[in-house]
Amino acid sequence: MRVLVLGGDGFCGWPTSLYLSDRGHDVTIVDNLSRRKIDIELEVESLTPIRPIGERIRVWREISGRDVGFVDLDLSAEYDRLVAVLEQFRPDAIVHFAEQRAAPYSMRSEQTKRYTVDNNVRATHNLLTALAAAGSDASLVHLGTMGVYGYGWSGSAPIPEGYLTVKVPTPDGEIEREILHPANPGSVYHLTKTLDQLMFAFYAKNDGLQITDLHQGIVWGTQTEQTSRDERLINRFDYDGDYGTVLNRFLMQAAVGHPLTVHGTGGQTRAFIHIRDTVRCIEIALTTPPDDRSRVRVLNQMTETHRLLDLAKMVADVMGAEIAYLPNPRREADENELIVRNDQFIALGLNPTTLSEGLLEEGRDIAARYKNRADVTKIIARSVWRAGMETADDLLTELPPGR
Ligand code: NAD
Ligand code: USQ
Repeated sequence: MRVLVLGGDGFCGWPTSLYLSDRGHDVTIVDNLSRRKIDIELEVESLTPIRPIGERIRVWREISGRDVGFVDLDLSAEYDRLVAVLEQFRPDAIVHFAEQRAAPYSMRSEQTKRYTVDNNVRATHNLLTALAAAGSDASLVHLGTMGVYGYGWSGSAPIPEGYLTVKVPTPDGEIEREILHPANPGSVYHLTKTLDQLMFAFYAKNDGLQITDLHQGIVWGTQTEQTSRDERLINRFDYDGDYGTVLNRFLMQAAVGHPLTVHGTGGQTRAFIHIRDTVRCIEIALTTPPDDRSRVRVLNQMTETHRLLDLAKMVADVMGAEIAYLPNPRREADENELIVRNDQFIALGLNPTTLSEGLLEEGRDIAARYKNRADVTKIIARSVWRAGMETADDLLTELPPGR
């Protein structure tokens, strides 16, 4: 397949590009490198030493003999160039990762709220308009989030894959309807993903675009079989208070001797997936496009759910660490249940990497190996959901000696 990977320089996009290339697909990355620029703005770097995109691609050619293309393009602003890229490449499939993806960054300031909406909503809408105008029959696979369902609304009811069947009272009795699951975003970032959903529904219905929306849980882990073939192919590992996600943060914190930063009571339950399963799910989604073009296919891309405190205890057991209970900078439920259906991916052959298998390897091979690159003053999460909310002070100001 000719595949365009939008956002292919990012944490999920880079390993996906290499995985698809390795499987014989003809891959071109489209990315404006905005994520690397945000690192400069936040004065933080990936824990792992990621190389510039040109070098990454050269090394991949050297190691695998395969070419991956690269186009530096802002999807949200360069519409005419996007149309030209679609005309030139005539992709069979497109994977769309290219959005600002951190909830805390999206809540950091008025500027970052507006940037997140402008960037994400425009990028997705430009893409849909361009595909419709080009009469493209490419299959579009988008990375959405479990967070569109929100946390706590469903109680103990399992979260279905995208749609709910509801009974609507009418003067002539009840009728049954399938609706998109109610959207319940918990941040401006998550809000943009719920807006994406409506755009997909419209362009599927109106233009017959073939769309799969993957409602992905929190991705953990770093390396895939492809990115571990040479250190210059290494994937990024975010640990800072805005971009670091909870499990990778806990692993890194344990490695540097920082207490594990549990927000509130740790009663929040979230869905998780390893990066190796992410790349596999994407290939499955690409190679099994939905038959019905008028209805967006939604797949829940997650493999396990865990309460954060249980995760912290697991990491503390495996790697040795203390747990710190910190004021929560987010407005979110202290505790929630989360039961998620993921029957479609399991039926399509996904064989999950579980936390119990991968945790030790990740702690040893990545977090411990690169801990000396950490800036411990970037660990505490300081982006608050409303002005005036309390945040913790730094727990460490320098790497402890001997760690
Ligand atoms: P990332 O920030 O590492 O990668 C996103 C990439 O998109 C970056 O390389 C960035 O430069 C690029 N990009 C952003 N805006 C762009 C634009 N306007 N034009 C061109 N390129 C642009 O994020 P990630 O962790 O790889 O996430 C990828 C996707 O998966 C996101 O859409 C995110 O919402 C979704 N997702 C991520 C996770 C996770 O835990 N990381 C979980 C669920 C869903
Ligand atoms: N948390 C802590 N301590 C920390 C960091 C986070 O307790 O040090 C808590 C947060 O308060 C929250 C939970 O852990 O309750 C998850 O936070 P996170 O930063 O790991 O994940 P989140 O903000 O939800 O976002 C991440 C990705 C996003 C993706 C989402 C999937 O950045 O792109 O959409 O996971 S999901 O959570 O399923 O919606």
